[in-house]
Amino acid sequence: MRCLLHNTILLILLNSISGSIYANVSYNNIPSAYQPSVWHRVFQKINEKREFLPIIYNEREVSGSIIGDAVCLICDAVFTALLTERSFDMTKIQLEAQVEYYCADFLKIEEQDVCAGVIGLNMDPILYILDKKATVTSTEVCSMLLGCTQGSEAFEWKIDIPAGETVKKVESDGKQTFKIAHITDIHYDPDYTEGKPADCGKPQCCQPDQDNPANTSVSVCGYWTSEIHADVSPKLLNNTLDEMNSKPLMDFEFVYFTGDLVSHRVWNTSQDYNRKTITYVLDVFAEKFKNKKVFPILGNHEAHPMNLYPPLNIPEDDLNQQWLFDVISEKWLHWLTDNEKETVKNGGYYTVSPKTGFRIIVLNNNVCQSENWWNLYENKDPYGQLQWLVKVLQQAEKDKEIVHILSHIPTSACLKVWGREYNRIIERFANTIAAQFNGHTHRDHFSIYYDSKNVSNNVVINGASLVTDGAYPNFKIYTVDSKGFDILDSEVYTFDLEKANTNKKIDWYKLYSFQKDFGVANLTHTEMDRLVKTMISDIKSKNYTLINKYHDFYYRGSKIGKNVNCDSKCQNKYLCDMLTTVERQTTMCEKYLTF
Ligand SMILES: *[C@@H]1O[C@H](CO)[C@@H](O)[C@H](O)[C@H]1NC(C)=O
Ligand SMILES: *[C@@H]1O[C@H](CO)[C@@H](O)[C@H](O)[C@H]1NC(C)=O
Ligand SMILES: *[C@@H]1O[C@H](CO)[C@@H](O)[C@H](O)[C@H]1NC(C)=O
Ligand SMILES: *[C@@H]1O[C@H](CO)[C@@H](O)[C@H](O)[C@H]1NC(C)=O
Ligand SMILES: *[C@@H]1O[C@H](CO)[C@@H](O)[C@H](O)[C@H]1NC(C)=O
Ligand SMILES: *[C@@H]1O[C@H](CO)[C@@H](O)[C@H](O)[C@H]1NC(C)=O
Ligand SMILES: CC(=O)N[C@H]1CO[C@H](CO)[C@@H](O)[C@@H]1O
Ligand SMILES: [Zn+2]
Ligand SMILES: [Zn+2]
Repeated sequence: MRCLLHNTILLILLNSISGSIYANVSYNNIPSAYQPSVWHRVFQKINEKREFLPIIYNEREVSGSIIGDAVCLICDAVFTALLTERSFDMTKIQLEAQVEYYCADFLKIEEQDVCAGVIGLNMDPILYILDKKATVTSTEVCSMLLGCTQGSEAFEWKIDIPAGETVKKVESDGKQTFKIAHITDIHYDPDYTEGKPADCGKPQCCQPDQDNPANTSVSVCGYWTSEIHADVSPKLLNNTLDEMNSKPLMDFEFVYFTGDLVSHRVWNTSQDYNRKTITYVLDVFAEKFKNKKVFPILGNHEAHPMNLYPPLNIPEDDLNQQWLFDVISEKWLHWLTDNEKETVKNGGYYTVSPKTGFRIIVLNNNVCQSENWWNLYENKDPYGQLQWLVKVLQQAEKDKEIVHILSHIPTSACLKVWGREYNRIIERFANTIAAQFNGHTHRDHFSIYYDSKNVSNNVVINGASLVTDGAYPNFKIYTVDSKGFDILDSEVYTFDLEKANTNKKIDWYKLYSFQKDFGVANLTHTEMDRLVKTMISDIKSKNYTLINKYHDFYYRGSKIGKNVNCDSKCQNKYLCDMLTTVERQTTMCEKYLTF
């Protein structure tokens, strides 16, 4: 659901090597219009690599990873051929038609209009990059998409980090506390339409231009939203913000909103559609949270087309995201001063100190995703953001401030070089940073940062999501220490969606308190590290209480979550995710999970 084009390419690779499609649909059966030499060579490569197929299967089974030498070789064949064809004579229209054919007809990944929409939106930026950067190689593309050839020259750079060690930690004492609310991944759908079929075969259903249900036995989009393929209706957005604003929850000081306002109608976005959503939701925030400060950040869905954050110096208005930086520097003014929003105009990030001794740093780390094609054009510290982060942290260290960092994408989902450099920065300033907050995954989870000596030094908490995406909607309320700004507890609020849709009424309730339900004293990295070790030793002695709770909360108690049996593979995935903050860097996962 995140990026169809990216998925199309992955699926072309995977499905072709999986052999089933290859066995049934040979190259000769593909209509000649879609039979350029590129695919011929791909199928040849697949044939040469057949002996690898069982290995790839095993690798996928064991680790959930699709990375294997054979996949990389095939990826290389695809892109070598594509780049060669483009450098000769393949036109945009031919290219579009081919990818569309593979997306809609051959692999049936999505329906025709969805494939056409997404491919149409991505083709201009991709061709711009390939044409302007004649030096882009297939090695670079596969390194970006699949992490083949890690450490390839194209994705290797370093941030200057000042010498020295992090300061002594300011200990929280729990004497005085205050609250912060966290809401994320709203994915607001202005056109949400109740009564449409809930499983419409598109990435997003419940749309006014979709067919009505064929008969009464089809499950339909509910009053507030649906459990899958549906975004947040205007009614649900208002109800949620009103709930947060009512007693006894309303006594928080700030709201962290960690990105993704725009809907999953990703095949049909436009600058205008995104601008309207962003403007509307931020205005509603301002109206509902009258006496509170909201600290918003950008998600990958705010960009049009989705995921694409180009460098600032791309002059073409239909390719650059200046329109977005302009919209948010106006709308974020609800809560930021002119001075604070200077950096917003040049990359969508900022810092603000809303309390003495306390600083919030907001990053636009959507640049770090492999789905951001612009990394092929220029990937060295986009917008100079990490170097800026170092500067701000250095000043905070000097001023004895404590920092919270907000960013949309978990760093384990970033290009490896970005995540690695970010980890170096965290290590240098570990005790200046009390906690970090993410969104994007739509799941309730956390990860621990470890230093180069394998000792925990930081923690990141994900806000889960208001959009369902298989789980129940939620927001969180944190209890924060007023001295050390550590997170002492996190309370998660949700509701039973099926019941709410039937009754046309939402009964919000507290699903859990992290402190009480996981038996920790607080949510500092030392306690979280201890918790992971407890979970692992419990599992070893066949006590699944904690990990089952974690699994249930991951989906906020939803029916879909309850239907997923969390076997040992699923348990390992949860644990490894807690222990990983750089793409596929499994050091801590291997160290702790010695089953
Ligand atoms: C967190 O809990 C641990 C273990 O009880 C304690 O040593 C530490 O001081 C606590 N930190 C905060 C910020 O409360
Ligand atoms: C109702 O629609 C569903 C889905 O299109 C179909 O499977 C089912 O056979 C239909 N039932 C009747 C009674 O027409
Ligand atoms: C939601 O609240 C906003 C702001 O108070 C209001 O303008 C809007 O009409 C409300 N929408 C719905 C569907 O209740
Ligand atoms: C989005 O879909 C609507 C309705 O189907 C259509 O009228 C419009 O042209 C589409 N816009 C874009 C940018 O694709
Ligand atoms: C960290 O753990 C890994 C994996 O067990 C080990 O190879 C490495 O030597 C450790 N590093 C340090 C500094 O202890
Ligand atoms: C299982 O683990 C939980 C949490 O660590 C603990 O409270 C409980 O006593 C354990 N149960 C048994 C039977 O050991
Ligand atoms: C429709 C069809 O022919 N399916 C076949 C595709 O190939 C696999 C593997 O050879 C067969 O098992 C299917 O029957
Ligand atoms: Zn999202
Ligand atoms: Zn996202």
